[in-house]
Amino acid sequence: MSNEFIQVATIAGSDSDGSAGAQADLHSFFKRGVYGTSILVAAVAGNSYAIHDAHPFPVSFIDSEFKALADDYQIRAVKTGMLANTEIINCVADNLEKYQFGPLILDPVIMTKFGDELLESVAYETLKSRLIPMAEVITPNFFEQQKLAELEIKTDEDVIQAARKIKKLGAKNVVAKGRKHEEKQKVIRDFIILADGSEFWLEAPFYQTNRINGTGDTLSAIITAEIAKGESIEQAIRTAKKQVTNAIAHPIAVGHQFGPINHWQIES
Ligand code: PXL
Repeated sequence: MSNEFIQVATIAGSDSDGSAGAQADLHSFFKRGVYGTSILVAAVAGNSYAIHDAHPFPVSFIDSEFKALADDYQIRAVKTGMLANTEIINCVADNLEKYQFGPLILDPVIMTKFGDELLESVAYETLKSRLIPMAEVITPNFFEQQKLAELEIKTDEDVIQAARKIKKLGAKNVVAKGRKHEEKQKVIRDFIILADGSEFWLEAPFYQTNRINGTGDTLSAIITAEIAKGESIEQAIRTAKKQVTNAIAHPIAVGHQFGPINHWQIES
């Protein structure tokens, strides 16, 4: 009877206010009906105002977390979030090469959508050379698209060029997340490139709210859950976009400023 429930893992930082990081991933896994495990690589002291402090964990401990899961669980898909530094990226890449944890969904958490850095700058090259080539899906936000593609993005055409460059770094499928860039914006559009080279825009209504912490974490966590359940990559991306939009559309009053999205609105 053991190991019949679909199991997934997040490799991420803990966010103390529960709005992002491993906590958001675990909420998302739970709502989408998969069993979520977490390999924590750092802890962040954050609340709805800001990130106040952060501590990376020793890689020997991260190795132990991987081993503990690999010895006992059957992880069908895995996602990464905040990885903090080069040493941790190398440790995660080594462990992902060693153990069979299924497809990798890489949320290249370099900067939050508020521009806070969650990965030290010297680590970009390691992320590019070691993890991006292992990724089944990569989900960069606007800042991360610019960093990874080494392009300044101003137009839709720039987004397309950046996404194509990121695919060339080795990720099989690219979800280039859209951003708010003008007043009275009615939609948010992500640009998708699938493994077979097909490309399309994915559009969802834009809601004016400051309760959007955890949006990117949740999107990549739902993609991970759906892939683990056997959905196609395209369907996993579409489901994740729809469910994240639901979670933004109905804000909850938690935290005084930039609060979490509403995970209760994710359909089971
Ligand atoms: O949402 C990005 C993110 C990921 N991981 C951790 C975080 C945050 C943003 O605050 O704290 C641990």
